[in-house]
Amino acid sequence: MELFEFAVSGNCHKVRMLLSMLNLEYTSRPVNGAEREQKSETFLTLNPFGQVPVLKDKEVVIRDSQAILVYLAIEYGKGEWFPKSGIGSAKVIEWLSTSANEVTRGPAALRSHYKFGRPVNLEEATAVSDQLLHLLESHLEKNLWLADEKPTIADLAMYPYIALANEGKVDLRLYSQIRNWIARVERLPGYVSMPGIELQKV
Ligand SMILES: N[C@@H](CCC(=O)N[C@@H](CS)C(=O)NCC(=O)O)C(=O)O
Repeated sequence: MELFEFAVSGNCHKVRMLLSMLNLEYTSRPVNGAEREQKSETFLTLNPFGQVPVLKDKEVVIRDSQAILVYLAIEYGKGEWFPKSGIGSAKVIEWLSTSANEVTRGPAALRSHYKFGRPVNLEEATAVSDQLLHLLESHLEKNLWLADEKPTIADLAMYPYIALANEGKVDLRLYSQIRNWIARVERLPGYVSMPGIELQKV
């Protein structure tokens, strides 16, 4: 397997985490963001949106971190990580969608501004982030894991940009349930970290 990725990308990190937790061997293919390699003709044949991550597994090519998590869980997860039932799958996909929407428009957008200097509507991104964190905190008051009684790809999809929130000047000290959940993810067998994540000491 090959993973086309940026080292500093939380979306790529979701995939790195699951590959490691499933003990799958892969070759990292770093994409040169500074030279906009993701917009090159060659890369656009892998992902016409010109974005990472992209996973190549023999002849299979998949773009989008959420889609890659689903693929790996179903193909290699031995029945773990992605429940088969209608309700079980739907509960996971609720959080995959939250990751692609509110997480991206909230904490990830704030990080892209404060860490990489991207133009962002800070008022809107802060409002989206605050609403998301309140919702997540109250969900985690009643649940150890996001979508099931055990960890699923919902937790992995949500984890990176929440754990990286400090890089977007978001203070997680107010959110004890979220910090406890982050710590639980960090204790999962095969967990890998990335630059910018401050491991929880709770
Ligand atoms: N929905 C996509 C979003 C991918 C995405 O935003 N990738 C960023 C890195 S985190 C990227 O490639 N940015 C470079 C660009 O857009 O040119 C996913 O979850 O994989």
